[in-house]
Amino acid sequence: MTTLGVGMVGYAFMGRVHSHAWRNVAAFFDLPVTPIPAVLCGRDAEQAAAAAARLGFGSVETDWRRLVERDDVQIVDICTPGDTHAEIAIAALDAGKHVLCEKPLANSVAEATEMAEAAERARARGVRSMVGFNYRRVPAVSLAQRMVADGRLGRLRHVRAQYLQDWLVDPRHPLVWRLRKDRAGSGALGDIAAHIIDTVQYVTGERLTEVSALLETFVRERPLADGAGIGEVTVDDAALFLGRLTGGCVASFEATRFATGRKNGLRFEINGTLGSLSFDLESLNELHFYDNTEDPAEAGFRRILVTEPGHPYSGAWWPPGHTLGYDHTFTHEVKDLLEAIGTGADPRPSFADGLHIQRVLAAVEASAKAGCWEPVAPS
Ligand code: 4PW
Repeated sequence: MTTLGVGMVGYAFMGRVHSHAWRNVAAFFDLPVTPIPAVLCGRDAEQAAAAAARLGFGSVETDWRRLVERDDVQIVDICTPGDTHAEIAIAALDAGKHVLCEKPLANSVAEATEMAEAAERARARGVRSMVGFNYRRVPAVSLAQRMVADGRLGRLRHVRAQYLQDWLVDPRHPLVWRLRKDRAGSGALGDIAAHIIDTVQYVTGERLTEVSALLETFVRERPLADGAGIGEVTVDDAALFLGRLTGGCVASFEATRFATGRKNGLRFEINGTLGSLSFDLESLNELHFYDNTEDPAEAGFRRILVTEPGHPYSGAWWPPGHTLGYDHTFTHEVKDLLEAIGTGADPRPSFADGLHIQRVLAAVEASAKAGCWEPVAPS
């Protein structure tokens, strides 16, 4: 059995959930290659060592450049803020390492373009890369994709997508990196609207071609994270836009961190000529389906509990009805990456897919600024 060493850069929220996936994936899925959590990288040696011990990594680096050079690292997992993605990913790909990069791919179209080019160069040498849009790997979301592809919804007409959180409602919440344009690229737009863009495009199999948007920052100043005063919020708190998709479907998107009471509500509803699908991440084991071919006297939305062995990913886990959670989506993500590496397939979403989403984000920003429809640059 081939083993591949994983070098993970960053160990906060994303690092913790990724490490959980790397540790557990081989226990639940039959894989062509087995990951070994080998090296964890963080700037503070003491904190990184403590994180490595806790998260199951065998050794520590304090400079990602050294991690990328190591012979015991074959996969580089980038779990850092967006301003570091391009530099780390390009160096890793050029060094012949497979790369998993957290979303959004980068902080700008220019960076994402360079990353997609590096991925294409590396691909020719058998090196694989993937962007971490994990919500594709919710079994109910994968099932929705399968049902749309199988024609169960007929011709698609409408998509309504939302990503609703409320962790910024309190103006005393500190100015963390996600609220700084230089670190995060954008606010709710890149952090959470990017997820619904990927989810909608994955489920429908269509791509956004033009958008009409507005961005809003409700709280413009916040306490600095170190308590040393007040700083400016340089990103959006909320992003809303309309869009057209390649198949003629029309869509609305809403992403906010001010939806009081909504904690992690990634939702979508898709209406087609033959039926509709509805999903909410806060009830992630359920998919709701309306079959418009049924007798109207008996038709109605019905709940599919997506825990059957025949459902995507589900068979590897527990008996029917034993539900999965947020963390499983990351285990599915690394499972798909490892299978692609082992079989020589191209994992999705690719860096090229990530670049397309970056172009959508840029079009949303341009549209909000100009107050008019903006085309999404073709990929
Ligand atoms: O990627 C997203 C994060 O940046 C996550 O899926 C949810 O929103 C949780 O935190 C943020």
